[in-house]
Amino acid sequence: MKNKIALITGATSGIGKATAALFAKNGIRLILCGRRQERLEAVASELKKHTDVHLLNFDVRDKTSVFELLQNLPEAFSEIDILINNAGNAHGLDTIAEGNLDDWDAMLDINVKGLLYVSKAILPKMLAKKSGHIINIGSTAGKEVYPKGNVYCASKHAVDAINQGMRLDLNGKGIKVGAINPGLVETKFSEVRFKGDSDRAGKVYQGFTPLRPEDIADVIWFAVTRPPHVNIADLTVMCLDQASSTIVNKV
Ligand code: NDP
Ligand code: 8X3
Repeated sequence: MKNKIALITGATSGIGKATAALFAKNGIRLILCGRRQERLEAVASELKKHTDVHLLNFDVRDKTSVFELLQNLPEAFSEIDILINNAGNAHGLDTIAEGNLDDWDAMLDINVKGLLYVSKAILPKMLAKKSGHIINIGSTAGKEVYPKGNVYCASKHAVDAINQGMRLDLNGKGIKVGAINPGLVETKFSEVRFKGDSDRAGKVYQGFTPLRPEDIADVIWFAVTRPPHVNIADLTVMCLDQASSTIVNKV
């Protein structure tokens, strides 16, 4: 795996950041993406002790930037072996009648269309060299629907469908495609969902031991280190106390 190149979207926080750290320790060269330049630089300054890091500051919704930046990578980072489609979030938790249109646009534009733009920009080179590995970060919310989760769940069901579609498209082309679907992971996810209300966000993870972002990074690492003939197609990970989106054993 040493010297392979991985591009991770959403590397400034949570699952993406933990994956970047684990990849760096294992000598994988990194292209880290996110919207917050100062966070990208803070993550990179730590990881540069272990590996080469190239930073890309873009919003996955901005298709012009996505294609321009990813089609003009510096030579040393131009041959991407692994793409981790991780950038995403929930915005709001409301019934459809009460839902906020900007929240819906954000979730569908980031979680679904952003993932498509980045994948389309990366694929030509993977196709040309007949190798590569794409991991799509889905969710248990892409496997079931929970009350008031409507549009976020729809976005993650779309990721599930895109993951299956990509695998069909790329069958026989030497490119692995798989989804990792986490349950509750304690990150900034709920703080973003509840628009900075950290008290409300903290309660989501109280009374049980949720997954940590490092747990998902370990699973991603497992997926990318399988032998060439093995593809982890679709894998759901929950903490011990979670049985489904709505059944969590809280004390
Ligand atoms: P965090 O909020 O901690 O991290 C989200 C990351 O996505 C940040 O690095 C953020 O970077 C990036 N991001 C968000 N919007 C954009 C955008 N428009 N353009 C570029 N980057 C963006 O959340 P998680 O680590 O929990 O979330 C990562 C993924 O895991 C998401 O796809 C989420 O849906 C999924 N997931 C999370 C679960 C959880 O319980 N936490 C469970 C299941 C799945 P920046 O703000 O700098 O742009
Ligand atoms: C994140 C998990 O259950 O908060 O995708 O939607 S959940």
